[in-house]
Amino acid sequence: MSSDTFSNFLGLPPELSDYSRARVVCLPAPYEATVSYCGGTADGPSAIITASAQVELYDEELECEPCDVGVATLPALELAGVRPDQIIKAIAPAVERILKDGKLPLVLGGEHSITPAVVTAVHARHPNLTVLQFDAHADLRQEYEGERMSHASALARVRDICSAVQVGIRNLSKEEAAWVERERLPIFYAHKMREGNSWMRHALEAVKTEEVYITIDVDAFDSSLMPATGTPEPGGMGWYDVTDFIKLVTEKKKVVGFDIVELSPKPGLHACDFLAAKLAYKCIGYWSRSMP
Ligand SMILES: [Mn+2]
Repeated sequence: MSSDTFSNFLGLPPELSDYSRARVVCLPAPYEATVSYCGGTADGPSAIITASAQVELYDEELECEPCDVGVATLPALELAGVRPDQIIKAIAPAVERILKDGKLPLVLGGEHSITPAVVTAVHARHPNLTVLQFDAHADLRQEYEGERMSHASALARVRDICSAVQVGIRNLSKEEAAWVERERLPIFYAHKMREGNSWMRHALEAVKTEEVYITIDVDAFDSSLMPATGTPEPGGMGWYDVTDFIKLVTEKKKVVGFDIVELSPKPGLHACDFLAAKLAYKCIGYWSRSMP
């Protein structure tokens, strides 16, 4: 399977984007069904792929071109009209195949409700798994507007599958906060993270498994950096808060997959599309240094 130069992540030539040789597989999952505030996440994957053509392939921090590992881009999953209760069936098989082929899945959302579906597949292959979530929202509601698979319940569903560590959180309900308190869930609130960088060490210690799946809701970033998302929140993480921690986790743990979700592209705000594209490439770059 190959992707043409104009629609693949980073606009790579065939020798770097051919599926058979690629170590990383970019899977667009333009799912949008349960967004509560401001829509548009179905356009996220295509906006990220378009913006990725502008990302410089050389990484001055890593002093290499991480795309040398090969990055294939699959056709977008057909998710229009898929009901929330069908989402696992609609996404998990594609992820299973990527893992079976020994490649790293990099899933581009779409709303956050895709994550439990991806984690279902990743966990089947890596049962000793922790999910690391970057997000403004705890997403721990048992259901939201009657929907158990809502984006606002993404981490509640993930916690049905495996453990999770959550960073950047600054929006949750009283009930969610009570659950965090009662179960002593490893949640790192944004207002405490600004006291310095020691949260990184503590958050890493909270990851009790060797294998980690990283889910990045772009609203983890401060809303000044990332206004193009359904539910932007002030007081969020900066670029280096996020990338430094991803770098640390890829150095100390075995990262077995990524997703980047909730980009909702807005006309005139192409900086946000570019941020998400560069973030995806940073994930590939940091992962490639620890590549098995
Ligand atoms: Mn969020």
